[in-house]
Amino acid sequence: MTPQTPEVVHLKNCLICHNKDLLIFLKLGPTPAPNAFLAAEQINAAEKYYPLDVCFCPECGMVQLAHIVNAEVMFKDYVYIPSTSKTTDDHFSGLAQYAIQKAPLGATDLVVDVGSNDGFLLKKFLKSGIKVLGIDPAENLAKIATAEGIETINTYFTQASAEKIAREKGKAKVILGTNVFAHVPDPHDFLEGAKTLLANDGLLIVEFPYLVDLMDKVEFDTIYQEHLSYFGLSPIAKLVQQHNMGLVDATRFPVHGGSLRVTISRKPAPIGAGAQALLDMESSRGFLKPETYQLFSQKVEKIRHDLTHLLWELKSQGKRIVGYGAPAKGNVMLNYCRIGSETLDYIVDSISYKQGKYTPGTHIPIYPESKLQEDRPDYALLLAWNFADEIIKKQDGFKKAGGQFILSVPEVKIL
Ligand code: JHZ
Repeated sequence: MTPQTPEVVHLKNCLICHNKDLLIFLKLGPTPAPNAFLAAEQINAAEKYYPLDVCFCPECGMVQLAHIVNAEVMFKDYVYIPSTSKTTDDHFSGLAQYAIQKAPLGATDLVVDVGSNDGFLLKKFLKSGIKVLGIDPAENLAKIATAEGIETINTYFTQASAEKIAREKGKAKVILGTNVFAHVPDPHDFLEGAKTLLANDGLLIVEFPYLVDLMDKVEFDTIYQEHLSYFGLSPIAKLVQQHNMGLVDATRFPVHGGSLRVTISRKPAPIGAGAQALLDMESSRGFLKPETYQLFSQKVEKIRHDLTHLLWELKSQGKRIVGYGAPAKGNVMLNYCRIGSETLDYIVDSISYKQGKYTPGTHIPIYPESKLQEDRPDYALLLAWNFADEIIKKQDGFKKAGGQFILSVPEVKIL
């Protein structure tokens, strides 16, 4: 980021159809970047807060952030490493199998992963003898992946970088993007980049948290500055058509609270049956109408009300409460509900980078998961609710000793 680059830009036009009349339906208030964990010596310094408002485009049905924070603020040194969870491991194995069969992929083909992180997904292709290449803007993660034998180019994926990669590395049969398409400031440029790098018979396979799940399960905490887009399939269908590509498949998966895997062919093709069924469902259930979104913001308000009341009540009974998991989404929940270290004694998290640090904005200390067993608090608020099953199974001892988990979405309850 150069001194001339603005840190925050107010969105003037829809990212997909460029309509100017966007309707803001949810304001989560000024929030720090949700992965900006603090070291002990930083907690007395002023922190940067960024706007977190969400808007709907009545023209194409796109849901998007009203402000775009410069990517360098969030992705240059990145802390999200998916390889630490069994749920993600299993899901990525399934994704690799799907791509190998759908393309189909052989030993001479190249698979490129955009936002390849520590190379976790690409390793699954390497096992099958397929050529792989990672692309990731995070310097720390690109280094880890390269050291582990996954060649990784440290850059953002754009049409310009795609041209250079295609020249130097050849065309790709498959381009993958898990939890990256919703992060890009220009989806048009991303698709043109994919067209540039893909072989003529190639496929782009993207996954992202699905708007329909976000709305149905009130997963408002997955709204944060990293995610610029909250995609339904309807705006994607328009985008794909504009770029003369093919929407060949779309399937729902339970990961990250409900995700959509969308497969786009480089060449134009008829809309696949699964994708058409989802397009019809989105239209019949009102996801192209503003009223649906106004109703959603009332549900978000209710979660804040119910959660803060429950926690205050438990505190007034002298109970000890901690947080379980320090995901980015947890920081949105804590900031929006104004829950800090006066309420949660600490948070436990499996990622070693986060341990010993403090949550941005709310300054709650983070410890390894083992502290839960040693310390035995009364309640643990499941901030990483998307891994509830995996965590509850793992922390059987906590439950047996009388500990209870609290869930906040889709509604506040003690499990
Ligand atoms: P998790 C990420 O969001 C970031 P986050 C990103 N922007 C994105 O798009 C979404 O995912 C989809 C901990 N944990 O994966 C580890 C335990 O402590 O939901 C993590 O800190 N014990 C790319 O940050 C956190 O929970 C466990 O047993 O919201 C989960 O973070 C498990 C399983 C996890 O991502």
